[in-house]
Amino acid sequence: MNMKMSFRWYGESDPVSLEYISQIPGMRSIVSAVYDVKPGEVWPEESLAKMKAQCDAHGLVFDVVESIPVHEDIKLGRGNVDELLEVYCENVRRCAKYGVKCVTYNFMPVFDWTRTQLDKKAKDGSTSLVMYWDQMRGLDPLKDDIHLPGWDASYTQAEVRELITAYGELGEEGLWSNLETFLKKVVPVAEECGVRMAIHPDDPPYPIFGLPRIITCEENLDRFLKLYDSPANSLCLCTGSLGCAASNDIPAMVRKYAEMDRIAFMHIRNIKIMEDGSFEERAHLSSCGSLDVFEVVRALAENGFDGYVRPDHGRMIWGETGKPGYGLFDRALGATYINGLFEACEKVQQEAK
Ligand code: DNO
Repeated sequence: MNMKMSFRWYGESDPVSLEYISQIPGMRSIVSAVYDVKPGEVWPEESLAKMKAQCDAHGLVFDVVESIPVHEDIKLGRGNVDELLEVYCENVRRCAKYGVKCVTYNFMPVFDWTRTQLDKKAKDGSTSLVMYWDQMRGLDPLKDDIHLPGWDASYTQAEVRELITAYGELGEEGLWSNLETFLKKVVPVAEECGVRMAIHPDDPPYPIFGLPRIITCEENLDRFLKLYDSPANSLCLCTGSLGCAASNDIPAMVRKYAEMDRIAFMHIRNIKIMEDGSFEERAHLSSCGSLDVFEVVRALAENGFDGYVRPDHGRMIWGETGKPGYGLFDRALGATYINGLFEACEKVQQEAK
C-alpha cells in the first residue's frame, strides 16, 4: 500500500500506549505534538528527540505533527505577528530535524472543534461526540458564560468575549489576508526542510457564534490552495469535519485534491447528519453514517495516494474510558476497516491492468 497508516498519540499521559498502537495491523506512523508548550513558544528539542526515541523503540515512525497551533494574534494580525511567525517557522524546522514530514494546523478563530456533548450514549451503549443544535441555540458567548466541552479552558470569559469581538471586526476577508501572510512566511520554510503543511478544515464547516470560518467548502479550499501553489501547502482533509455540511460532496472533493496531489494527510471518520443539521460521530463503516467511506478510499487509491491516513475519532466501546474520540478500540477497528478498503481497491486496480 502506498498510503501511510497513522495513529494519534497524546504522549506519555495518553492512556493508550505505544505498545498497543504498534499491535494494530499495518500501523506505521505516530501523529503527535509537544502538548505542554503554549502557542507562540518554541518547542524544546529534547521533547521532540524523546518522542522520536519512544516511537522508534516500538517500531513506529514519528513523522506527523498535529498540531503546531497558530497563535490567535497571527490569525488576528495583531501584536507581535513577526516574532510569532518566526517562532512558528523555528518549530517547523525543529520538527523536520527529528524526522517529521507533515505538520497539521488549523486557522479556526478561538476554538478548535465544536460539540455539545462528548459522551452521547447510543442504543448499543457506545458513546460518541455530538453537536445538537437544540443544545446550541440561544447561547450567546457575548452574554452567557459558555463552557462547551473541549473548548480551551485557559481563557477567561472576558478574554473569550474580547477575542470574539475582535474576530467579528476582522471578518472573513481579514482572516483570509492573515492566512495568506502566514502561508507566505511558513510554507517556504516547510519547502526548505521537506515538510508538507496540512491545514485542517473548520469543524464544523460553518460559522459558530458569528465567528468567521473560511476552510469550509470546495470553493474556499480552491482559494486556499491558490494562495500558495506548492505541495508544501496542502490539506489535511478531514472527512468528518467537512462532511458535517451536506453540501460538501466528500468523495468528489477527495478525488479532486488527490488528483492535484494537494492532500498531505487524511482524517477518516464518519458522521451522521440529522434532519436539523445537527450531527453525531459514528463508527467508521459507511453504513453507520452519512459518508461513503468506500468512495473516499477509492478516490485515494485510484490516485496512488501516498500521504498519511489516520482513523479519526472513534466511539467509546467495550467499556473503555479515556480521552473522548481518542480511545484505542474503535480507532483500531477504524484503521483495520480503512486498511481493508485500501487493500481491496488496490487489488482490483492491479487486476484491471
Ligand atoms: C480533533 C482534531 C482537531 C485537529 C486540529 C488540527 O480531534 O481533528 O483538533 O487536531 O484542528 O489543528
